[in-house]
Amino acid sequence: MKTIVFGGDGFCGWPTALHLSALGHDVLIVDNLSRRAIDEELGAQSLTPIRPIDERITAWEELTGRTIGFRNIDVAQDYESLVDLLDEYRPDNMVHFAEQRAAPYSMKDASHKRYTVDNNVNATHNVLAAIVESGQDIHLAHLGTMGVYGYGTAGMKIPEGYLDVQVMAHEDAEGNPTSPHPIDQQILYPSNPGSVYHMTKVLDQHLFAFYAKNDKLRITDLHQGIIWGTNTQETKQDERLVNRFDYDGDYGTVLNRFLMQAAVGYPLTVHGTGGQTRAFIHIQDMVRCVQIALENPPAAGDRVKIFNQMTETHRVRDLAELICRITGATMELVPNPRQESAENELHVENKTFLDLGLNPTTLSEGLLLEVEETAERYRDRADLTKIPSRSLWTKNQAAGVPKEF
Ligand code: NAD
Ligand code: USQ
Repeated sequence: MKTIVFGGDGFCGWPTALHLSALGHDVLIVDNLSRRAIDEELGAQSLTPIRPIDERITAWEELTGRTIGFRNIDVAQDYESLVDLLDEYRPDNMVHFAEQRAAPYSMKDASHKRYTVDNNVNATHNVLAAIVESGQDIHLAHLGTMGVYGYGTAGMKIPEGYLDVQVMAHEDAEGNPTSPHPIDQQILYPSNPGSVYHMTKVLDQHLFAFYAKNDKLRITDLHQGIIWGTNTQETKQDERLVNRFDYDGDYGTVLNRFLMQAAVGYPLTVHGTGGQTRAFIHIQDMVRCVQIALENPPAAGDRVKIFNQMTETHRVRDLAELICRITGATMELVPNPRQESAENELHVENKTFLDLGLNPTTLSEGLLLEVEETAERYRDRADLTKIPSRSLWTKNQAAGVPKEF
């Protein structure tokens, strides 16, 4: 199997590239290193000391004898290099992580909104157009988000992508009035994104649906929840393979932020009431899910295969309370810099991965280990001034800054 990992230097892409390489895939990473450039822009670094991509790849080869290729290509801007690469490498699979993925970063100002839309929508469309132009039968697995659905349940479990609906029609196909008659349809679950970033994932969904229909491309869209944890079996093998750990107010995701905040003695920054319920998955399960998705591709002509890639749902304040209990940390309710429901329920169908053999890592087994192995181990590298989330959804909001900071 030859597999290109777009965005393979990032938080999800790097452990995925190693996992697939360990399984025997011939892996090629394509990444323009924009995430490292954004670290510089924000003046925030990964809590873990991540190594340059060439050092990472050399370390993997020294340890395992397996080679991973690397190309620095901007997938959103450099379409010709992408087409040339497909002609030359002829992959069986492509895993697409190459997007700007932070909601707060996407909401900072007009230039960050425009960058996120330009980068994400062009990257996805370029990948799709290049597959068609190459004439090859390549399975594309994309990392989407649970956030396309919005975070409400409407009295049902959120299904895996598609919703069966019955429309009551009062006309025939020519528009002539008729007696009411039901028409059954299957539609993409209605989208309700909460940030410009999440909106780009909604746009991605429609690009996928079009190319699956028009060009019979084989596409899997993984609607992933919030990742927690840092390392996987492969990245743990050598310090030089360590994965990134974001804790800053733009890129740090909630659970990893709370773990780091507990380790450095910073009050856990619960936005608003903390009544927001979100879906979570451990990084080890993420790489396994990508493997399972690649092993179970759709057939040409099938609709886009959508999996809900999450294993647990939790309320933010429950997570904060749990971490305070196990570590002795304190928490603080800070003004919510985002515009989102203060309280929501969330129930999600995730049967497909469980049926295909995923055996989830639960919060109860992994949490303490994560605090010890990462947050406490690297706490001296933390810059506490980067913790507050200062990106506001609207001008009327206040930043998520604890009182004493
Ligand atoms: P990340 O920012 O760590 O990694 C993304 C990688 O893509 C980076 O290495 C970046 O340099 C690269 N990239 C971005 N634009 C590119 C372009 N135009 N050309 C080439 N490379 C480009 O993000 P991540 O956390 O690894 O997320 C990866 C994907 O998974 C994203 O699409 C994100 O939406 C999705 N996802 C992430 C999470 C999470 O909790 N981290 C949850 C759900 C979904
Ligand atoms: N939150 C806090 N305190 C914090 C940080 C966040 O209370 O210090 C709250 C936020 O207000 C939000 C929730 O926690 O209600 C989740 O925030 P997050 O930053 O962990 O996650 P989100 O912005 O949704 O984005 C992350 C990834 C994104 C991915 C998404 C999956 O950055 O790439 O798509 O999780 S999901 O949330 O399922 O859509």
